Amino acid sequence: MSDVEVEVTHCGYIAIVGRPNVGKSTLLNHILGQKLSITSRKPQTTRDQILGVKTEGHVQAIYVDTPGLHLGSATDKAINRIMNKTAAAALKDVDVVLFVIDADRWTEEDESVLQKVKHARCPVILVANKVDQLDQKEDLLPRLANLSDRMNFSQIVPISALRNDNLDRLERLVESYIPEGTQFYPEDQITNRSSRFLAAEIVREKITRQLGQEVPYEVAVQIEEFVYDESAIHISALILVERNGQKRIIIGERGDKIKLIGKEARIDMENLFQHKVMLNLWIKVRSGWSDDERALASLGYQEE
Ligand SMILES: Nc1nc2c(ncn2[C@@H]2O[C@H](COP(=O)(O)OP(=O)(O)OP(=O)(O)O)[C@@H](O)[C@H]2O)c(=O)[nH]1
Ligand SMILES: [Mg+2]
Repeated sequence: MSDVEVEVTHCGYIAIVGRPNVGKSTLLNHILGQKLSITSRKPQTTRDQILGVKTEGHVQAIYVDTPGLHLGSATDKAINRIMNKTAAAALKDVDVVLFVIDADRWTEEDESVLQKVKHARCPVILVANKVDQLDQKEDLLPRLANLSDRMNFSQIVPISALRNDNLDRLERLVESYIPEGTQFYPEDQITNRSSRFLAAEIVREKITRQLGQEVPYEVAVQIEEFVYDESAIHISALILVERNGQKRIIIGERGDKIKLIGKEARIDMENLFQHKVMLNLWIKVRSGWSDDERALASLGYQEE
């Protein structure tokens, strides 16, 4: 008999899926206790799959945040098609699926997500988010019961991601489905994405949040310089838009909008990187980028 104890570790993937705007990225950030994935009030904020890794003792949970699954149409631009494919691909090869809905309503888009998650070969947990916003709380349970008649969810968990309500319970539940296995990431690593990617996303979030409906989702951000020295990280970001009008809107009167975008982005970057940041922003018009597969590939949006 050996007296050396072999440490058993667990490691698994959890896909967070749902239609746009239900709070998937907010859920990921609140589980991690750190802002990693960008969020906004507008649908289709997340464009790329992003992993959030949480290691607690023997258990490593690798959460996969995905773009919102939306109803595609024949006129969908390439970027929208890629987003749908990215999200659908996340359903494969994971150990648990979190199907996130807005507790307040069930839409045609939720219905189409339901049809997709039905084919998942692993447990699916229905997560009813934003319960803090519910007017008629007593309606929720019967409505959820009705949904569970439609599909065999392994659990139904009402939460408020924004207020951290019931997230503990959800995490413990997820943990119970994580299989034994070697941990893929070192325990202090929280994502698979590079600092450059995260910096570009922060700029895109500030633009999305600053602008109303004026600029729809036709903005991309490319990091041109990312240089670390002891005094600061020097970052230059190029903002790509489709039209001249959008460029004018982002710059704002006498440059007030772009200044604010830059300031807010810098503050978030300093929090994330724990270092002083010097940020430069540039804007260029490159029409047609969001429907041009080659341009998309060069911006890092690729079909899996
Ligand atoms: N009241 C309330 N708002 C929430 C909650 N969770 C998310 N939100 C808000 O819902 C909006 C959308 O959140 P996101 O996390 O960006 O949603 P998403 O599902 O990732 O959206 P896409 O990336 O576009 O698919 C944001 O304004 C969030 O602040 C919640 O529990 N309660
Ligand atoms: Mg998102």
